[in-house]
Amino acid sequence: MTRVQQGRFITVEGTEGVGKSTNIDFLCNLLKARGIEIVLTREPGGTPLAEELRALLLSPRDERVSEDTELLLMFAARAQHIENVIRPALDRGAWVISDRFTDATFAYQGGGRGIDYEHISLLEKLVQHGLHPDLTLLLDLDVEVGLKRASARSEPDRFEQEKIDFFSKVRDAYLQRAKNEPQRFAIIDASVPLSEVQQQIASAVSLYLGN
Ligand code: Z5A
Repeated sequence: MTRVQQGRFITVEGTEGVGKSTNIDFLCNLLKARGIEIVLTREPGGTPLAEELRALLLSPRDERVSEDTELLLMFAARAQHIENVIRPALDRGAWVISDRFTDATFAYQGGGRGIDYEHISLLEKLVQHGLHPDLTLLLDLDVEVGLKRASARSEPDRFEQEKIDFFSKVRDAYLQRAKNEPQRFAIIDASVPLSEVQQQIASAVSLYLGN
């Protein structure tokens, strides 16, 4: 009996307004053109319950949200997402593309909010049971430029209300993770015109696929 080959797990990360949403469709089409089955998803979210947790996490509120509450809700959503969407898709051989995953927790809750990375690693182990992205595209952009791009959109959510200093720490944390794991990360310069961003994404995918 032939065994189904395990799918691959690709994540797309970056600070505010770097163009993740704009480029994810391009990435999906690139892989579909190679005959790969794609499951596109996002974090926080990706299942009905996890999307409810997303709404709780993103909506601005008068009550101060404790850093630990935010961290635990992120991982609660992630546990649901992994069990109901990511694992089943990978097990049947599909490739999963997620708009954000645990690197965002290290960057936002770790770098941005100042939570100890070791505490995040503990939850990562508990919830992910060894699951890690195979490839992470980190769209990197000056935070002020990103915030300007993003400000053209709808009302700011709870994260978007943060100050520039917060996003600078998030960016630094992402770049540090990319430096620590160069074999998994591809850093994409998101400051250039869209067509050039997409050329970089196509090259990173070709390199990953070995052709
Ligand atoms: N979060 C967290 O704290 N911890 C976690 O563990 C996880 C998440 C998983 C929601 O994420 C929040 O959750 C997020 C972090 C937190 N908060 N923040 N900030 P999200 O991913 O849903 O939210 P987002 O960061 O705001 O992503 P977004 O709305 O999808 O933005 P984007 O994808 O980066 O940008 P975009 O909409 O594709 O592009 C922005 C604008 O720039 C748009 O008008 C484009 O047309 C334009 N654009 C794009 N590329 C270019 C180029 N190359 N040149 C010029 N203009 C461009």
